[in-house]
Amino acid sequence: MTLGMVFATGLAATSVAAQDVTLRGASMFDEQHAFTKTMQKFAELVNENYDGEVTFDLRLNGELGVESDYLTFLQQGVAVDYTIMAPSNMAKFSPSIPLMDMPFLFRDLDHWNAALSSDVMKPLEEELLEKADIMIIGYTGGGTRNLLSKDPIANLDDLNGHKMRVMGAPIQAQIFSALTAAPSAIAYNEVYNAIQTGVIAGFENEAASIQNLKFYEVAPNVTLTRHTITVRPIVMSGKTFRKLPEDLQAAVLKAGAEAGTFGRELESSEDAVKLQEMIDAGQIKVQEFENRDQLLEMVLPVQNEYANSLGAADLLEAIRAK
Ligand code: MAV
Repeated sequence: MTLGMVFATGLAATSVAAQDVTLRGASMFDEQHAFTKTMQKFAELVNENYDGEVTFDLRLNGELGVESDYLTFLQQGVAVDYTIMAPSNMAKFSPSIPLMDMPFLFRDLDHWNAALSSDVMKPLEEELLEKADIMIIGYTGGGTRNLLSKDPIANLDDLNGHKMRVMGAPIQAQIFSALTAAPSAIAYNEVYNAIQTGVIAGFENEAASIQNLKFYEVAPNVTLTRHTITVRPIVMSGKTFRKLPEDLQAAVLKAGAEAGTFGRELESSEDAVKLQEMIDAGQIKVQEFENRDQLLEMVLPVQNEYANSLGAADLLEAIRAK
């Protein structure tokens, strides 16, 4: 039993259709963020689809840490039962999973939608389950990641040697190194201070999170590299899932898929709106990156090499072909 889960005592899991269960979730953000709204939607849908009573104990504002902490909790089956997290924060246990959110993977929102509405990511899901005991029960995301920096970055010359934070997966650092930047992996909750104190000059993120965590206060320059459309799995600890009665497991899977669709529509449609809100409020200055297409050419060999090293060249081709 995980810390977040309490079963009615004296009832064998298989003998009752309805049990009282508490599931604990974690969000790094407040109620306004798409991830939080998606997890609230998930809770609502589970209770709609299930005869028993499920209590959702969703902890907000990073109360339970950041995604790298959630990863350990989920893998061990303690403290957190479900959350939404970046594949590139799950590389520690599953080297292949960051393939699904590496920069420049998707051409546009249609491509991203087509891939996430299919089962093309299945082999990556299987590895995550096998190696980390974490289940993907739905896909949300849909924010577009751009560069965010203290000083403006207009082109490759400015990017050269730019000290920036990236997520923990080695492929993230490899890609930004190929773009001649100087990336380092820093925990998300240290980024604000690291920019403020000059340890790094910037990072990359999507509008919803920039706005929610007020990163514009230390890095007000946004460069529209549009290098990633985010893929954010809704995940549950395998240890939690296996303890649920079968009909609740079915409700969780259905609710996860539906909440994912809800979250994708929400964040992708809010992305430009949120950027504009921050521009209008004088919080950010936005500019295009000169010769953005050149970036794509520079990262293709890195993507290919990474996929080859995982024995996933066919998978990468299948994603590209969606
Ligand atoms: C954004 O807040 C989200 O995409 C989140 O899932 C990531 O972990 C975070 O950025 C990050 O850059 O680590």
